[in-house]
Amino acid sequence: MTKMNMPIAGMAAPVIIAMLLIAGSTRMIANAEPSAANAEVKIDNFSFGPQTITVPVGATVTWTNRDDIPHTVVSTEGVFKSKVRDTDEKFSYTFAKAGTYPYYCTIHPKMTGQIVVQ
Ligand SMILES: [Cu+2]
Repeated sequence: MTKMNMPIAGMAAPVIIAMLLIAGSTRMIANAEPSAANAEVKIDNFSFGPQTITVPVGATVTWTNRDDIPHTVVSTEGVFKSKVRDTDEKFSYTFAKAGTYPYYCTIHPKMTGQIVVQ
């Protein structure tokens, strides 16, 4: 009996260890994503806040218009361009490449901001 059980136990242990490792790494990836990939910019009182934010490559930035008049979010270099955003409307863009992305509001060109992706 003992001799028969030994090989089975010897084979089961590596399988269990492998399963634990896979479960552990999946949990780590799931935890890392939300904090690393999202950032918020608030549009209020004719300004973008924060005016400059730094995000990792692959991050999605979401602008929300908290002002009571319409605004746009338009890349100075033509990388992204929102439609006119009314109160509480959002615009999101995912930054796949590192770089500095200045933007402004086409309705109020003095409203500027920038996203630094690194
Ligand atoms: Cu505006």
